[in-house]
Amino acid sequence: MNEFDLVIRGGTVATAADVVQCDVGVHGGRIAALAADLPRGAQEIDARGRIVTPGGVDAHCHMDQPMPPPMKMADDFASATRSAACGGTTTVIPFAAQMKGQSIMAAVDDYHRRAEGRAYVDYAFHLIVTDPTETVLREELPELIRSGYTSFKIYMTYDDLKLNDRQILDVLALARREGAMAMVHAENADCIGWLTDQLEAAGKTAPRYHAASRPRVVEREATHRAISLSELVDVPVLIVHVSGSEAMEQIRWAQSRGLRVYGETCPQYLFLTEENLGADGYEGAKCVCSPPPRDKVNQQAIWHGLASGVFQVFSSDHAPFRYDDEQGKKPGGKAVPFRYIPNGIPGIETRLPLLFSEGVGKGRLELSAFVALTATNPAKIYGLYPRKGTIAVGADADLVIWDPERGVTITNSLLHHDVDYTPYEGMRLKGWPEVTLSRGEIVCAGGEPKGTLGRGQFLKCELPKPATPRPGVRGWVRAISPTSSRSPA
Ligand code: DUC
Ligand code: ZN
Ligand code: ZN
Repeated sequence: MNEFDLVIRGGTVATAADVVQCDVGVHGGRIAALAADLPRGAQEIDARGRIVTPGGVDAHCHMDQPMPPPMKMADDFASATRSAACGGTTTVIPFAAQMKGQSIMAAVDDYHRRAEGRAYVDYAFHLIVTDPTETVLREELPELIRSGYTSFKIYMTYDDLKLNDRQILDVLALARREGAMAMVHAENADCIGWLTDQLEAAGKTAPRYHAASRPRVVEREATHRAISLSELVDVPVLIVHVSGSEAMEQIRWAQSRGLRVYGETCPQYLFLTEENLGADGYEGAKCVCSPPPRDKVNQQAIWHGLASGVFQVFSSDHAPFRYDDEQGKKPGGKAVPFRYIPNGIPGIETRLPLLFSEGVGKGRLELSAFVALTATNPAKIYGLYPRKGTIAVGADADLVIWDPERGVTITNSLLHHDVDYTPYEGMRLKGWPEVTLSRGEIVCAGGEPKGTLGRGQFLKCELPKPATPRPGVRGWVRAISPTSSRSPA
């Protein structure tokens, strides 16, 4: 009888804190030992010359999220989590979205029905709060937070999703009372609406004008406002999908004042620019997302923010819409004005390889920072740590074995989502996930998805209840760092 079900032997094991050479012993789906020369396991994987990291935690991705017709997301839980697994991600946190007028409980029940029996890797849910009624604030959200749904996204733009400042204050106050993490989509809705009308009146409706309708100032203003609202309520906040230097400077400024403001960025802000929106014909529609990609100078600023600790989280913001499809980027089957192009691009499978190759491989990021940004920090911030996001005895055996030398040219045919394009077509990377394990089970090997449909489990998130009374804003000890073990809440 073997002590271990599996031993991963001789790899370079990387966590957010250390990079060491050791074996990883797995028993019952969990990590049971980390040491040199472990006894033989029932199964063995030779990881010499390979890097072993925790499975990625993609804390911002959309899949099978109900959309206003004719739009429809191309990925359901099956295709999105299959694609995640093949890109080294073993935990996803998509969004159960409340529609205005709907109970959030009903949205969560519906989203469970969509996920049940369909996931290849484990999943938790964020909530999207679009209608913070008395019932939602007093009954539904407190109950949901206590039941394992401890984070929610609020929008400052999109007519069917946005909250006004007073509603945001109500929701942030609730987050403070109940110990939840608020994520904010920070763009100024009125500025976008006004600019969009001006552009349309001038006949500027091609995809490239999407970027002109959402310039940097629109994101910077909303980011500053979101930070101010969170300071007023004295509650942590996380600004999602930061696109460039101006919004980032607001976050850095808040952090330097000791405010608990966290930042997330995504691959599109490192690898795309607004020029991609101006690609020939209607091709630019493929890269329409919000906030839009900026320019090369802003890409460099985002790299700097990742390396210097302004950002804690690197997510995909996978928002899958098919290009040549009337339910996707060409609603009604036509080249419609940019206002009607669904916002979002696919990226759940390419998130980790892009950052590994261009960040770690090109010396822009330490390996431990890569792990912190893509797995450990999101697991901590959203209440899944230490079960997820690290390699430690007792943690789930969610692991990625990387071949750091493997050269890969990204093509859509290599990927496992149900989208008909990737914005990164033709990019040449060095380093790729060779094997992905979820709770000790291989879910992808050599680019082939493995594991049975429905093996992914729902995860309840747990954040510590805030201590009361809490010190005022200036009473907080500053401890925002990518590898901090302190819980943010
Ligand atoms: N913007 C969002 O706010 N959500 C999905 C994708 C996008 O581009
Ligand atoms: Zn958003
Ligand atoms: Zn999103």
